[in-house]
Amino acid sequence: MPAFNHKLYLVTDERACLGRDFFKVVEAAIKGGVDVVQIREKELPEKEFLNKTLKLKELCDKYNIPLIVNDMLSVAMHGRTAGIHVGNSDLSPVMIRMQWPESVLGYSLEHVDQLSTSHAMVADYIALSPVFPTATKTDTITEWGLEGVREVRALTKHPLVAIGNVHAGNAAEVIRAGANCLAIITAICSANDPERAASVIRNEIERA
Ligand code: TZP
Ligand code: MG
Repeated sequence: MPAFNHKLYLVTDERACLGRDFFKVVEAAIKGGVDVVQIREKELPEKEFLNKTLKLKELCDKYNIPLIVNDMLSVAMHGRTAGIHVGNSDLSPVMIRMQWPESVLGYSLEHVDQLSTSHAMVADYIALSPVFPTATKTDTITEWGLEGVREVRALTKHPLVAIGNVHAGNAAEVIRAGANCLAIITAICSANDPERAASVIRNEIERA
């Protein structure tokens, strides 16, 4: 399995870019310190999602940054991306691992009991989803909070990605609680200056 040693993970949402050019926002975020990108565009039909993935892959390749696709295995493989991220209502990580052994495979953990399943075992990183309540994704069961991050940290050696309302003001404490990487939509994509926002958060991570 590939090592997942990234620290600042941009998750995309065109709507969060507030009408600005999507690719410019992502490029600014990368310049600011984002070191892995996930394309997550829930509104798009498969063909458009694939086209957008191919274009984003070119941009990520330019900066030597891995691109990971949310949910859609066909798009992830066809687009020759680095991997795929799935939640509990998506394709099973075990199935994905069999079909695509070399992928970077991320799995969203919603409950601590899921940690001992084969789905978590085969994942390259575990996302604590959501770490804090967020308006960006509301169909979630419960929030992990800092206590939840500490609890999971004590139970696994998997790299932990924290997602959900993470921003410059709480980044350091989430890392100190045991997260290896922070995944962010709004605090970067909707910032006045996405490059600066990413850079400030990246500094918080380094300082934590
Ligand atoms: N999964 C759990 S929370 C979330 C996802 C995709 C949304 C994170 O967005 P934001 O705007 O950084 O809170
Ligand atoms: Mg999903």
